[in-house]
Amino acid sequence: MTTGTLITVAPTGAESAKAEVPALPVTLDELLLTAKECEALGASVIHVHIRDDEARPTLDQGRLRETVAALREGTDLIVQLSTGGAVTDPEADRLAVLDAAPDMASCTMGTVNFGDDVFLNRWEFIVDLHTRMQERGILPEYEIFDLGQLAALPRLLDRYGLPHGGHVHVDFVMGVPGGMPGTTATLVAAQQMLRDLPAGTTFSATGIGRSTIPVMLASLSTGGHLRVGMEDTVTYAKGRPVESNMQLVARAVGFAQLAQRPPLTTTEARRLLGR
Ligand code: KMH
Ligand code: ZN
Repeated sequence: MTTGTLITVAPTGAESAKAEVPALPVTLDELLLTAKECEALGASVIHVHIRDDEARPTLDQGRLRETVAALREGTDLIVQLSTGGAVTDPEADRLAVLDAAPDMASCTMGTVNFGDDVFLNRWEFIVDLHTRMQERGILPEYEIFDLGQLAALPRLLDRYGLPHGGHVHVDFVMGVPGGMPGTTATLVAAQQMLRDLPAGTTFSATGIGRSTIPVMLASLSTGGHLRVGMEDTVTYAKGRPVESNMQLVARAVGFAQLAQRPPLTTTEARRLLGR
């Protein structure tokens, strides 16, 4: 059954530099303002990476806790912390992200070339993330950068059980140089592979860079949900830099409405995800 659309905003990421992308929200105030405005437009989940005082990516525990508290206080968004961090972050720091007790956290299902870098996700590390989230009542968003990673998910769930609350939610991150392409054909192939996962499994999709629009349209037409934001896209159209995360969320809301799958409220999103 097709439902409304869960819209996740990923406003910051760990890859873009504030100096090159001045509209990127990097302070807590900027993040909070972005969160409130994106919620008002129709976002219901926020995927969070934080920055330090020099706007460099950080997994600082104090800042993560402060960020979760501020987002809970100022919005009703479902707060999802990134455990992916930056490609240079050590596993121990990435696991410690869970100590900030978010509603959700990302769990990437395998290693992938990431431009000139490698985004390392060993099997034992994935198992640690999954089982710790299970123990602490945090819902994983299984991030999938390549189809082989999706094949690993039923194996994980068969061996270690379902996430806390029983709902499985997957996010296809498409178009990363080194991962699966951001095309309709690939999204359809990925969606078909969801048959190996529990009934009721939901998926979102995001296309990096210029694949953002094809992936958005493909996801809406295959029953998927959307992730948008400046973590994934800093160009709105050819030659036009993104002005704000709100601009990207507004476009996603417009597409979702055209598809007659309007944005889910935060209450509806919580019901869908069992949060
Ligand atoms: N920054 C990438 C290396 C996640 O948030 O879990 C990893 C990433 C995935 O963004
Ligand atoms: Zn991320």
